Amino acid sequence: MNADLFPLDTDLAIAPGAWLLPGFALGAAAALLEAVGEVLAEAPLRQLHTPGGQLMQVAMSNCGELGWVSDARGYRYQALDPRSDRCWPSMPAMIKQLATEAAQRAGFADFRPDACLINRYLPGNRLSLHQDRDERDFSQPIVSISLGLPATFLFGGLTRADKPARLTLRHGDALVWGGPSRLRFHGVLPLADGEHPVLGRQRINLTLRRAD
Ligand code: MD3
Ligand code: FE
Repeated sequence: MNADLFPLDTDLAIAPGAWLLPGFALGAAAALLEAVGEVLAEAPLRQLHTPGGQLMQVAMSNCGELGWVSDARGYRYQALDPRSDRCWPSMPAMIKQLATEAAQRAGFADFRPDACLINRYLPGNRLSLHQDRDERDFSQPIVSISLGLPATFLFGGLTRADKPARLTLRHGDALVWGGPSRLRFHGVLPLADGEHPVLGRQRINLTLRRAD
C-alpha cells in the first residue's frame, strides 16, 4: 500500500516537485540498455552544435514522436532525425512505462512523454548550466534515468545566479522534476574517469519529456 500512496522512504525529496528515486531503474537496466542499443542502431549518437556554433561535448540521439535538436537555427523539437531525414525510432514501451511509473511515484499521475533524449557522456564531458524550456507544457514533469558511470549533477534555482547544489547520480537512479522545480537551472560537471562494470567508461542518461 505504501508504494502506491506515499513515496518510499528511500525516495529523496530534493526540492518542491523534485524527487531522486535511487536505484529505481536498476532492475530494468539490462532491458533498458538493450532497448537503447536498438534505438542507437537506427539513430546513432552524434554531437550537436549550439546555435552559437560550439560543438557540444555530450553526444545525443532521440526516440519518440519528437526529438530534441540544436543547430545554427536554434534549439527545437522535431519529428525527423536531421542525420537521416527519417522519423526518430519509436519510444520503446518499457522506457515509456518506467518513466511513467517514476513520475507517478513522484506525484505526477498524468505524465505522457512524447520525447526521449539519449545523452552519452565520456570522461571529461560536461553539460553547462541551462533550463529545459523548449517544451510547450511546463505542467508536465521531466524524468531522467542515469546509467553507467556516476555523475555530479548541479541543480540551481530559477535564475542563473542561484548557486547550484550538487547531487551524485548513479547507475539506475531516476530523477523527477516537476511543479515549481520544472524550470530550475541544472547541469552536469565534467564526468570523472572510471570503469563501470556494465557500461565501461561512459554514462548514458535518458531524459523523457512531453515536448508537444
Ligand atoms: C532539472 N540532462 O538533457 S538529467 C538535458 O544528466 C539534461 O544528461 C542532464 O539536463 C543529464 O537537458 C540532466 C536531469 C534533469 C533533466 C531536466 C531537468 C534535471 C532537470 C529540468 C529541470 C530541472
Ligand atoms: Fe536539461
